[in-house]
Amino acid sequence: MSFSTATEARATFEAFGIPLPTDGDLVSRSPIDGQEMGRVGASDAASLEAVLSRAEAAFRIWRNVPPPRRGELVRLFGDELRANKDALGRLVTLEAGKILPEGLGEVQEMVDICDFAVGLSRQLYGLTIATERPDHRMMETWHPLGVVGVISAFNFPVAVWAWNACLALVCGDSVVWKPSEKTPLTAYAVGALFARAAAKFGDAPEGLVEIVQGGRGVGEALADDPRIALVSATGSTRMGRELGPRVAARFGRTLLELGGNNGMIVCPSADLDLAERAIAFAAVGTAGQRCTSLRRLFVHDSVYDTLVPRLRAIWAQIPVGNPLDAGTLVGPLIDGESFAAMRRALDEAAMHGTVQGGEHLHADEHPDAWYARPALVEMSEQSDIVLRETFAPILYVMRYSDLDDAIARHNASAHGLSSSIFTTDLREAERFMSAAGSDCGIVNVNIGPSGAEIGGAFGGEKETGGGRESGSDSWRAYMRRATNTINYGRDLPLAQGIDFQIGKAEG
Ligand code: UN1
Repeated sequence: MSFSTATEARATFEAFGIPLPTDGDLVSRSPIDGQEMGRVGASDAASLEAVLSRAEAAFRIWRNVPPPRRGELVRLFGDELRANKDALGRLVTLEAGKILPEGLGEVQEMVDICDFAVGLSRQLYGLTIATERPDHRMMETWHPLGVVGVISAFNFPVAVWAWNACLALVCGDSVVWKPSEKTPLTAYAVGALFARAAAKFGDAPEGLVEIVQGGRGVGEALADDPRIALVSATGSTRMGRELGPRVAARFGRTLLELGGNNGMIVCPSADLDLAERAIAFAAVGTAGQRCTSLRRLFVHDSVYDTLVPRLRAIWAQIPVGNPLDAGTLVGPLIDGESFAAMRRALDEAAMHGTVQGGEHLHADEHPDAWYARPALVEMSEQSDIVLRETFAPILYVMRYSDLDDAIARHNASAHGLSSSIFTTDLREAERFMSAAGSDCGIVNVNIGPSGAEIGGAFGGEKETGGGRESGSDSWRAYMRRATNTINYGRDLPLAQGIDFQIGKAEG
């Protein structure tokens, strides 16, 4: 029998031990061949209402469960993910189109955040604060926040949700998840794995993790509903610009992880062997569809004519094809719209630079799929198109001669997610990481801008939205802080030395 993504998808669901969903309005198409793999029901107003009231009720129960016990549920979920890593990684590849090692890596990223969250469940620390008043104590307590809405994007269909959900769960929150309408099956499968962990846990409240499927209207409903305390959204800057004010209008919280137009500076002393590998992975990996993908490369004059021809050779040969095949390094773009956006960007770039790549590949074999040869564009200047994020494998390459000037051009982007420098000169590396250096949330030395570990805080500045997810102290976004001042004395001293003696006023 010939290869069919529908058959492959069915096999992954067999491995999970649940039937592949085939009913409903929301169609899952594989970007590998454009064929339908399954369907799920889209949420309507009535089902959304039921979900939100269940999630709210679940929060009221869950917030009282001791955090380490909440961590136990996340530990069990991590076990399910470990046991199902192969099938889920494959399903990620089938539905998002990333190569299998990256599909498996995405599930590993979920496992990693589970482990992190389990440890965190015993470390939700608050401060003890020095007080100016005698016989007083001051401290802060972190409490569960409420229902957390998670809106995730197609390119990391499950890991980014897990960053949010695992932290939210140990923090005592319930979770309502709206996955991308392009990746409904992976979300459906993860929901089933979570339900299995919850059954093993025993007394997790119903509604603790809910999935709502559908398009923009469903996301808007989450943005507008006052029962959602925090909306954590990953997607385009355009989406964040609309969503942010809607949530703010009701004084809800947002955690935004939006676009990136990530840059790298290659200095005269750079190890070019390392640099070329890092550049290739960051620029063409995941078909340029990571928010951390490398899009702008600034190469010093002294190494430009060595490095750039090497990149041209890599770009010309990089294997583009079925992401399930061993040896493929670049899979398809998610859909025809993405390919059209890539072509538009390249046509504009061609007016100011030299374009290599960008051709539509495998069109005869898969007329409904969108494989593209990654593009490398040498630009004489950082024109408008370079400063616009195109979610596709396009690397704009520019020369520089002065590091401060390169840093200024690097920071000229409206986005501020991830950045990197290749240098073996300590002064240059430290300058790039200093207050006057890269203005991004992620600043790397001798590694590319993509592929972060879960242990650090993930997110960025400016039009990237300012949110931080995943490691470090990102958990605080999922809790509310109470400052407690306790008087254990027999007097009532007021702060700032204010005298307020009732009944003793001088006449
Ligand atoms: C994203 O593209 O939305 O750092 C997230 C990385 C991954 C996460 C990317 N760990 O590239």
